[in-house]
Amino acid sequence: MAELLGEYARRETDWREFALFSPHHYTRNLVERVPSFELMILCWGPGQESAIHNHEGQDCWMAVLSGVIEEVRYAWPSDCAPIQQGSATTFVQGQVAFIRDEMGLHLVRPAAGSPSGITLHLYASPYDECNCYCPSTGQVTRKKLGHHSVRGRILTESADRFAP
Ligand code: CSS
Ligand code: FE2
Repeated sequence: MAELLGEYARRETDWREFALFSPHHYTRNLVERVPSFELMILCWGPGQESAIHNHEGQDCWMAVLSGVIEEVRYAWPSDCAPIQQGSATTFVQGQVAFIRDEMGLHLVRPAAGSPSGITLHLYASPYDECNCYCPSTGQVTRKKLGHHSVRGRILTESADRFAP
């Protein structure tokens, strides 16, 4: 799967119609969703980053389409303890990151020096909520995941539930 997504990210440009940014937060733009997977284009503007989050027991592939993206990994927190930061890795166009819960938590953002970025995400299977973790206490917040657009059409603001 990583090979396929990487090849797509290096060669193709037909994702551009789905790459819709918001000035307020990173966006999750739905391309396809079936019971076995969800495919999205995520747009990361300047200063926009995800919370530290889990992946609900699913597989998550992230291929960089544009810009340079940083993934910061974290160990699973112990009760009421600060979260321990692990590795930080940068990914350029055509590179693919993979995470599932056994590998820990992460946050994603444009790398320093890259004002923005666009990534292709494949989740197997889809999920509608995830856990977000406070870095200083490890406290968990349950967040609903929404879409900024569906197949290139921007949703109303209320439907654009952004998280994590
Ligand atoms: N899991 C985040 C993006 S980082 S993999 C999300 O779906 O919004
Ligand atoms: Fe993630």
